[in-house]
Amino acid sequence: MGYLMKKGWNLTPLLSLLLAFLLFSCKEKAVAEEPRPNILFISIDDLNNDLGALGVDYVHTPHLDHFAEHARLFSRHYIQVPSCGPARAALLRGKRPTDERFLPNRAILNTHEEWGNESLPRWFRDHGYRTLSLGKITHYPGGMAGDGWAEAPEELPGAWDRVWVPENAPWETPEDMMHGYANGVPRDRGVSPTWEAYDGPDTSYPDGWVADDAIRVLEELMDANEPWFFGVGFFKPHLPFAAPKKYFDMYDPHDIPVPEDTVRHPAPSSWHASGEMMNNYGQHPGNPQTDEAYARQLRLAYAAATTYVDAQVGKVLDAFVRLGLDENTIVVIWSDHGFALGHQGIWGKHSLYEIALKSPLIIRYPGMDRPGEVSDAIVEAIDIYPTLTDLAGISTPAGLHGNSLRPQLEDPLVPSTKPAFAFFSRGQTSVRVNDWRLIMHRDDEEILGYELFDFRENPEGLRMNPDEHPTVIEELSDHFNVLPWLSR
Ligand SMILES: [Ca+2]
Repeated sequence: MGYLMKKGWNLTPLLSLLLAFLLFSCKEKAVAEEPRPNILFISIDDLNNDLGALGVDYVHTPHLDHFAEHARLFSRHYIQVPSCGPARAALLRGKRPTDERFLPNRAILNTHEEWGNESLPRWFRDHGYRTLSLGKITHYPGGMAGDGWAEAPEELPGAWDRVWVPENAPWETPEDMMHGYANGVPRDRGVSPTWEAYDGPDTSYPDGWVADDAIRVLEELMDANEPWFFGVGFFKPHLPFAAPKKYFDMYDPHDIPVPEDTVRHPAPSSWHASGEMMNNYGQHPGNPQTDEAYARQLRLAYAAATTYVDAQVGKVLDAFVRLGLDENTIVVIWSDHGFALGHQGIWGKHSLYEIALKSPLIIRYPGMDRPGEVSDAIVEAIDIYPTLTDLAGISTPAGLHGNSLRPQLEDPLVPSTKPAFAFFSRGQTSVRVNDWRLIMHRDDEEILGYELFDFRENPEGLRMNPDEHPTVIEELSDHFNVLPWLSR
């Protein structure tokens, strides 16, 4: 510097430039070094809202309940399509179905080329995250479409740094694992039973393997140099309702309630004939609609499978806390839709009733206020994407259909910001607002009919005669105007 000054050079512009450069570098460096939060996204398959934390006392979910005490549990979270593949498509795309191609189980596989780099995991990957998917996050376990390990097309290419199912588990293919019976036995479609209780360890069934693998990966991620997005996808309580016997032993059939109107009376709904349960599985001792003992057995088995997956989630969360990862990680626990156990005369999902559309959503981030308080706001699975970008401090792609849930996370009393929509087919759509659910049946020409449920005095919803509530129907059906593809 002295030498330059002796030469009598005018250093002011040079110094200013240098100073500006140094300041800019420091600022960039500071931003770059600010650690982004990691994301642990735990998906559970076909779990309805039968949680102790939501006041359901006959199902044991101690680990989910414990987590909810440290998080925000949403009591009215709704998915967009009551089936595995399209529900996950809406979540990962951050959008409601925009045409019929987003309704079947192959929705992701068939449309992903249009998503560009805007799937939830790809977006985080492009923002510096390592993205991992274990088990069932997209529709196909391990992210590979088709029934086999090899030569299957990748379901969501470019989204994950690693996507896999537990490699040394005894089931031969990911599909075998998805509907797995004990110790590697695959489902024999139409023949295998609806439930199974094998007297063995948690690894008798696939979710025990998923939990063990998830814990191993969390241990590795402790040393990660970049933030990570880790999707852990469990398979239960999806059919078959299979779990180690010790989880069945926690239940007494006499404690399992069977609603009067679901079993003793003919089905009030003609939506479907519970085909997934009655046709994909066999050895039914009777029709659960009329056979009360079988109805109790199925409900007990679903509860046992729920308690089993609850225990696997608990193992992962225990390890997560033990490793200190909770200090800088956002955790989301989500189920892709609910499941009717006789409600509305249905044993299964695949309907637009409350029981199929409502599922657990629990979110925690470090330092959150008022953990343990439940939000009763109406929220949708499409809200998860913008919530995660918001909490992680990265940009959000334009055109997502959901809203960040940060307001409800910061204050559980913040109300809903929009209705929840759900889709079954182009002609069957539903809207849920605070007090009502309306289901609309239509074809290309006209409205064929409505189903209306009133939640003002009954949280399960009371079926009402639409003809007696013309003003409510008019107000609710106006909401469908925001869905232009339905009326084209
Ligand atoms: Ca599912």
